[in-house]
Amino acid sequence: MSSEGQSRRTFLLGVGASTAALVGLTAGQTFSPLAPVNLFGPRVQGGGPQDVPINRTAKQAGVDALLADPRWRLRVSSARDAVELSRMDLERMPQTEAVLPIACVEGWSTAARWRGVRLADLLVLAGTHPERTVRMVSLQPRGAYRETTMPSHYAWDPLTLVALELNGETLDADHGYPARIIAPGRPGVLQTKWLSEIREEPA
Ligand SMILES: Nc1nc2c(c(=O)[nH]1)N[C@H]1C(S)=C(S)[C@@H](COP(=O)(O)O)O[C@H]1N2
Ligand SMILES: [Mo]
Repeated sequence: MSSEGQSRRTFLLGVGASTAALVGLTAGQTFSPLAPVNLFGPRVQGGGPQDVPINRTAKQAGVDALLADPRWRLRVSSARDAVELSRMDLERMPQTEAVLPIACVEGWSTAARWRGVRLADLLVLAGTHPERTVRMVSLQPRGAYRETTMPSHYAWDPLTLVALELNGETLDADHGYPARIIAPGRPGVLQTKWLSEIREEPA
């Protein structure tokens, strides 16, 4: 074989190999509309559990040991009142399903089917003021996304959920089990995972 033929063959092999690598990387990911944009976005290559990428795993956030604790309760409080709900209490409340995206500033966005309790229903139980901002607190011991605040307009949106399920399954630990916030029209950073507390902010 001439050296020219050899290098052409090597070149073609190279193309074939990188195409295979791209197919391998995208297989299992289901963010269709933005697929080319998302290709190198997720830190967890290949999609992450329940077909949704993860920005930070439970282990990385230092919460993995806390998630299995049967004493976990979600505390929801207003200036006057508070309720504490187990995961089973939350499961027994009316459930709402919504297809909502997670849009991360790191460059990926993917729609998913979420199911859980309306945040508004929990705020009614705790008696929060309808115009007050509410604070979401995570089990996460430290880090920038440990706590976030949500203006009342979002908190009372009927599609803002304390999600218990993702794409038809119990939330994966890495997606925020036992419960996480998912709200329409908010950036991914504010979709707090591993909730421990929701409380009304002072006026
Ligand atoms: N407690 C907590 N919640 C969090 C985060 C985090 O690091 N800690 N990351 C946020 C960011 S930046 C994004 S994009 C989404 C990603 O959610 P997912 O990992 O379930 O896809 O979770 C958000 N909620
Ligand atoms: Mo993010």
